[in-house]
Amino acid sequence: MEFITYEVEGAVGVITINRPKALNALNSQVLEEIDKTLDSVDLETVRCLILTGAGDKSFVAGADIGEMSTLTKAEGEAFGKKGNDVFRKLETFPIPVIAAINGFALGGGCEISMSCDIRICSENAVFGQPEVGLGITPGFGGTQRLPRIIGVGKAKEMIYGGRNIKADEAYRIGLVNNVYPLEELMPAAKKLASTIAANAPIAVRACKKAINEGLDVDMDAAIVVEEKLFGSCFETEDQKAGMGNFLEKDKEKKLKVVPFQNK
Ligand code: DAK
Repeated sequence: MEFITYEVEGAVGVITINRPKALNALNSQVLEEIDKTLDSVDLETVRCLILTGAGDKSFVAGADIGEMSTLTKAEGEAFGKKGNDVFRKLETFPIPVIAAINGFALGGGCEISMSCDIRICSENAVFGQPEVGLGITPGFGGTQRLPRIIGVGKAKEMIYGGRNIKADEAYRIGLVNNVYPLEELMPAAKKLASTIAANAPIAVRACKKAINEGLDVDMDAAIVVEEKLFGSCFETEDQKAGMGNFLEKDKEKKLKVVPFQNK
């Protein structure tokens, strides 16, 4: 891998997009390497991922404008598909993914963060969909995910106006869950990831699936999605141990067998 580093600490995997000379812009190779990295994640042991950018200035400054500038229509479509496939893989990845946004998150950078389950950022983060200024539409899901996350009116304002917003505004409109001083961002991401990783893995995966799949259908169908995933948790070791330990009132065992630290 030239542009991606992947490190595992306990049950948390950290994927870093490492192309700081281009502010971690996404070219075809970076997309390919993210794809391969996701394929290599050991889902037996890793329970939560963090996605971040190298350096202290940029998370991802967008799709690579140099590479895109010479694309034909067919190549543009293929590039868009590659990005969309990787972003969708992130979005539907079996375990939660936290975006730790350490600076610019523009265009494809904002879009890849929106494919993650949870976004937190540093105080110097800047978000935006500046594509209309480049003569294109957001092509990696921005027109679809931004309105779902921050609401239609705000998303249209950001996308039509190509206006960038800073971390405090991103927090205010619900694009990120929290803002931290830069040096506190990764520790906060790791703490959150470890909290998630300490919970029953089958249940956490089922929650992700239920939320994602339920949002795509009407409430009647969504409730059925939840019922099925709820049912799938029963007879699992996690469910037996989790409930058994609660009923036994065995604090020690509760922490030892199923470390529900947050419950
Ligand atoms: N692509 C390629 N290189 C980039 C880049 C990008 N998006 N952003 C920055 N760089 C490179 C710069 O060219 C520069 O390289 P050198 O000149 O040093 O070789 C280096 O990173 C440092 O950048 P600056 O010198 O510009 O740094 P500043 O601090 O002055 O400015 C900046 C930082 C982030 C404000 C500025 O670099 C900037 O405005 N960058 C472009 C941001 C942007 O417009 N991003 C959106 C890109 S469009 C689609 C698929 C996908 C997409 C669309 C359609 N389909 C095919 C359907 C997605 C589109 C986008 O993401």
